[in-house]
Amino acid sequence: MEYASGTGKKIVLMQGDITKIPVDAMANAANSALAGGGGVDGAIHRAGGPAIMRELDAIRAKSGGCPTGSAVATGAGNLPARYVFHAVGPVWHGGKRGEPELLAACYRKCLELAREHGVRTISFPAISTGVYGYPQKEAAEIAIREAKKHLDDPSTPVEQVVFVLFDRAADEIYRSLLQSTSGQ
Ligand code: AR6
Repeated sequence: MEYASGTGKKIVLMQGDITKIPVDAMANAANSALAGGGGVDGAIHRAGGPAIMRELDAIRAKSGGCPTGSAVATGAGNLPARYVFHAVGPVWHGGKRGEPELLAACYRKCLELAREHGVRTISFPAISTGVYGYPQKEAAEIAIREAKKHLDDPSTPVEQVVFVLFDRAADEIYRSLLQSTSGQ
């Protein structure tokens, strides 16, 4: 346990592959075409199986995709979860094209989906920090801030936010940020 909110809810950090960690809902770092891809998106579709893409096909047929800064929910196929929330993070262009607000909106949308679906545990990868090039530390600050804000709301069903960091460097960034902000 790394951070406990005033309401007793927790932020947990884990290093590894998000597809292996059982939760109620797993967030994915998707693209606005909801077309699948590499990185964590590829891992989620490989491990979850084709049922997830079938649901995304239906969403795409209806609404054309998902705008940057938002997310859509599907079932989780063979993953150890009930839902996948496919979040579309911003591509990093230097930080002056609204990237911080768009990234924050992604986390907020996933946490709102969690609320709607009665989710108690939700995991997140470091959205936008791979192919989309968002600097790891700046992205981590936003992720942690939005998670804390949500957990401090006593009306949310979410009890645990799990950040799953793929590599050790990202894990260390999150650890030091959580320590330095845990009193705030
Ligand atoms: N578990 C947890 N984290 C992972 C895993 C995993 N199995 N695999 C990679 N990561 P990225 P983005 C980390 O590139 O930057 C896709 O093609 C990785 O180390 O997956 O938001 C989509 O379809 C990095 O820190 O997502 C989009 O087109 C983080 O996940 C585009 O990439 C995010 O890296 C989205 O780019």
